[in-house]
Amino acid sequence: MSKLKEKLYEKIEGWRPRTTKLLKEHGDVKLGDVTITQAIGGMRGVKCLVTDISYLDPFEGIRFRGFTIPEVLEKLPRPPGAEIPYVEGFIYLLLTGDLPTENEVKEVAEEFKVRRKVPAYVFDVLNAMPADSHPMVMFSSALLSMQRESVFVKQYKSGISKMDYWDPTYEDALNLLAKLPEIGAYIYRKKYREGNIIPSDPNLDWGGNFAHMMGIDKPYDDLSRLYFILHSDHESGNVSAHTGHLVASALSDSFYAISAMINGLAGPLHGLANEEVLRWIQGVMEKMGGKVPDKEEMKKFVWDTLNSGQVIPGYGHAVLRKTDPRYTAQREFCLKHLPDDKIFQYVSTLYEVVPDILQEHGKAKNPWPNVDAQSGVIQWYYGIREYDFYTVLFGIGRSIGVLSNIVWDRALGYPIERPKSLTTKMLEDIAAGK
Ligand code: CMX
Repeated sequence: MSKLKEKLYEKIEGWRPRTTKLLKEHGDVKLGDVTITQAIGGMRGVKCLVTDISYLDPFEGIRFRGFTIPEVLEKLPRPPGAEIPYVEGFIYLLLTGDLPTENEVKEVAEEFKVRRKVPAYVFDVLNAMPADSHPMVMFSSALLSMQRESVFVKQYKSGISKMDYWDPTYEDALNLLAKLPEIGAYIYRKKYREGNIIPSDPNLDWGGNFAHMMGIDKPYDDLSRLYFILHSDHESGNVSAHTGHLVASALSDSFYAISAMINGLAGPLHGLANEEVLRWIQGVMEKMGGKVPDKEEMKKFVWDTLNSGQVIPGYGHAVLRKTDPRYTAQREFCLKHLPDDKIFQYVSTLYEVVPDILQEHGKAKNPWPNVDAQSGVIQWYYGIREYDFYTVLFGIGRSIGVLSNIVWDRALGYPIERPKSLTTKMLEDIAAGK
């Protein structure tokens, strides 16, 4: 058994009695009531999911296993000469809840090396797809095509105990994680670089190898690490994380679950917003003949968009009520590496004008920028001009959190998800006090 798996097992054994006790002794304790607005309105704020991987405070933003983004970036081990920590160490943190040592990170990196070979048929599937397939469709299909590799399915069929489900789920999770950078980079190079594929380099770390296979020089390796860490998890109620959890709750294996969560991430109100931000900015750039608008000019573009009934992409959030710390972390990267970039200046000007306008507009509950307001700009700067691809990057990162959650779902024996529906007539009757 690998050290990571051993540590995970130890953590699972320690955690299980807490869940059992809560269920046995406090199962009837109320967490809240559900209103008609919540039932019709996408279950906003209904407290009915449990995860220990991350927690999203509306004002503070995300904490991964109790650590804020600046803490994660400061405390995790980094590759030699790098600014941003190993993704491998972050995966260790999400799975176990502990900060790894340098050696523990190296062991995870070694484990990924053993598991990283992508089956040849995955590339055949990708090569057979129409040239205009969206990269998210390619990504989801590639992941789903590997379902036949599932260790969970084999062991489930052989009749393992429910207590052991986490073990083959962990195997599937690590096998998938090890392959994601190569699949993502392959899609990019095949679709946008005339199929000029750069082979994986086994001597590089997860993020470094991704940058290498994308064919982009430093500091893109640091940006990749940062990007994957920031996008990994946002507790479990968002569409991608919830979809992964929901599908896995039927004991569908991680390949089914991760492909499904990618499909949810592909929506413009969720992961696709990073692409929409860039498209919106470029529309403004075209109208401005390339010049950076001053604040007054920018305000007009923002109002025009709102008055035409569209949302300002990259702003607002279902839970957050302040600037997303994932936005701030990327902004700091921009201030260090691309302060004079024209698109970054657009993003900065937007930051100065949009919150006030959204407040005046009076609809959005959160007028502040989210992660997507900043992320496409940096990718553009480093040469990824094909914004269709941005959500694949988000998906690679999000897989880290979703897979960690699924392993723990199986470890703690969470059941199949099945909330209750009511009819509109029933709501009307309840509202009338009948
Ligand atoms: N621009 C204009 N209007 C906005 C807005 C924005 N950025 N954000 C919210 N609103 C509007 C909503 O459309 C809604 O209008 P209606 O009442 O007419 O339907 C109203 O304000 C209330 O919405 P809310 O409760 O503040 O926000 P929701 O929880 O319903 O939705 C989100 C959250 C993110 C979908 C929404 O803010 C939005 O559409 N933002 C733009 C798209 C975006 O950036 N998405 C990425 C989010 C991060 C991620 O998951 O990747």
